[in-house]
Amino acid sequence: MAEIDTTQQRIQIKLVYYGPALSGKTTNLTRLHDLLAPDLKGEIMALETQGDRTLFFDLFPLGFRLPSGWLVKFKLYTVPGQIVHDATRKAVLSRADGVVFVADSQRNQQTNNGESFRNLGENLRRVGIDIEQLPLVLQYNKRDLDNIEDEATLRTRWATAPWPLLFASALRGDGVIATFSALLEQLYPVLDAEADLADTHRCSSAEFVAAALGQGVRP
Ligand SMILES: Nc1nc2c(ncn2[C@@H]2O[C@H](COP(=O)(O)OP(=O)(O)OP(=O)(O)O)[C@@H](O)[C@H]2O)c(=O)[nH]1
Ligand SMILES: [Mg+2]
Repeated sequence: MAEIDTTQQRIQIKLVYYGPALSGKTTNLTRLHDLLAPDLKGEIMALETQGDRTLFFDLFPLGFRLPSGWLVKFKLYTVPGQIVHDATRKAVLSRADGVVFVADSQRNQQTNNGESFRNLGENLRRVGIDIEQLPLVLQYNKRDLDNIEDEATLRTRWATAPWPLLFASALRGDGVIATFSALLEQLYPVLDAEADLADTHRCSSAEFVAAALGQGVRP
């Protein structure tokens, strides 16, 4: 549930990049920070790292103003993928309004992807979030590498799943915005039901996505 503050006229949304160690969650967030130009754009905060590895989380705050004058504020988080940091993953996932699952496309990482996705399901249960109701998108990252699972195989593997499947190279910046947009599209109807975006705030799904990206399509 997004935090809807009628006094401050503000809607706060928490989105989480989840996935196995080294799949490229932090790289997704860094690229997004470089590529997006929303009304409000904060700095990325990397809370404790060891080399490249996230030990606690990264946070990128951004936001925009709705035609109604209300603010929409997003907090984008990454979790630490290393197995030992499970308590932190659970804490970061708590009260999430949407999740991007960042999988590693390399063939030898498919077991890790599977385990991390199971771990996501388990932690969602532990924090009381119903995966069936949660805006969720799947991203296969590192498409620039040679030793990757082919797209058709991955599409077949997820054929019966209800979630959008995206392919990306966060390193090159490919597919990073498309992934975030896909999550925003999943999020819109949920938020519309909670906060009446279309009628009260006069913001359609397309306008919501464009404003969050900073692409300036305004009613
Ligand atoms: N070739 C390639 N390398 C990538 C890509 N995305 C990330 N990497 C590399 O993979 C390594 C791990 O990336 P991170 O973004 O730190 O991974 P993470 O998922 O945040 O890892 P943890 O914080 O340990 O969970 C880094 O060396 C990145 O440069 C990609 O699209 N292609
Ligand atoms: Mg990281």
